[in-house]
Amino acid sequence: MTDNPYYCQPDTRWPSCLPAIFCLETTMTLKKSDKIFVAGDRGMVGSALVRRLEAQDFTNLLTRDRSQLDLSDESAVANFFDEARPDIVILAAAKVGGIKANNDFPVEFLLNNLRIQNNVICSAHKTGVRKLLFLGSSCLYPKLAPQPIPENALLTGPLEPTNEAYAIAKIAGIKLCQAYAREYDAKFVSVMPTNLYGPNDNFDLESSHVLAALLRKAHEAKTRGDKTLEVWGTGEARREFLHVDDLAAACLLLLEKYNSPEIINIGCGEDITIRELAELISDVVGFNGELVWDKTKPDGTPRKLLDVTRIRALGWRPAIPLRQGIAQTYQWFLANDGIR
Ligand code: GFB
Repeated sequence: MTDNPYYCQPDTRWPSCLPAIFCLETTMTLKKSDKIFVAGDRGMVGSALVRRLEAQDFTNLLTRDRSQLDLSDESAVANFFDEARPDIVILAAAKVGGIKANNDFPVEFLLNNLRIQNNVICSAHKTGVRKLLFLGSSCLYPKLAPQPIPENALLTGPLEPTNEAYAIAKIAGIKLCQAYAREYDAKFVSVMPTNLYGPNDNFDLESSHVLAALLRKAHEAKTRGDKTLEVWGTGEARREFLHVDDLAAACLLLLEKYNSPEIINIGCGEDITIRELAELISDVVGFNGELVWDKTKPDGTPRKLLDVTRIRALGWRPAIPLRQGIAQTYQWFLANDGIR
């Protein structure tokens, strides 16, 4: 239990107090012939979902890049849905970024994500999409939520200020999906992934998440022969990391079997300090210098380890250990210069 004065008892009236197993769909809700629109297919999550769908013989995939479809344009999205008529939608498109980008550009993180979500979710309902999967994030939970964080901790306390705008937008998306479920029985489900990494991540040092940033920094420091590697914050913050291919496998399981409007966490169940992460990445990359800490940069949320009881009850476990995943991502970075 938390001694955080702002933390109020979670609302247990919601079916979330029911084990996830009761929310499983007995009949398969996905067919190989389904037309599946992956919104955001060029991003790290969207591209992992496309890889996984194709590997599982779902080949009737719909994808549109930004030049073909601006998801923040309401009429363009409505016209696309009217013409394409997808059966299934995975909403992996969003304006995302690490702690600095979120802190520096709250308007863009709030406005762009609200526009994208409203346009896609409303058009999905209007055109009778059979199922929609909405990607949330672990940063939607209160800054000082109990650890590991259960799904019913949502909205029980103040958010982490550095990413409050993004979190509010994403919470609105979850609430919109739940409103369609209650008012129209729409099968619009929301998942809450932990911090993600993997191929196609964003390695720009100003806007990236920590794992990608440290991979690039360690590589460049080694290449230049630097004696030090600058890491932000105190290094004491703790983060849980899941490879994006593991996330994609979990999303397909939930797309096929899960129909509850209740959010469901997706994580690996373990966390490490930023210091341990920086040491691990330095070892994988082969950087032997010293870590130096820039304490003018924020630590952000002290910890955000997800309670993964519900997703584990559905039989899902991650398959990619962190060290192996970092090594594989580093190889991808080297092969693709890592800078999109
Ligand atoms: O992934 P990250 O940027 O965001 O991790 P969050 C931030 C943590 O890593 C802080 C430390 O404790 C930083 O001080 N860190 C150390 C660094 N060096 C670096 C660095 O070079 N770059 C970055 N970016 N961090 C995000 C949310 O929170 O979590 C997003 O802002 C999203 O909206 C994501 O929800 C899942 O984990 O703090």
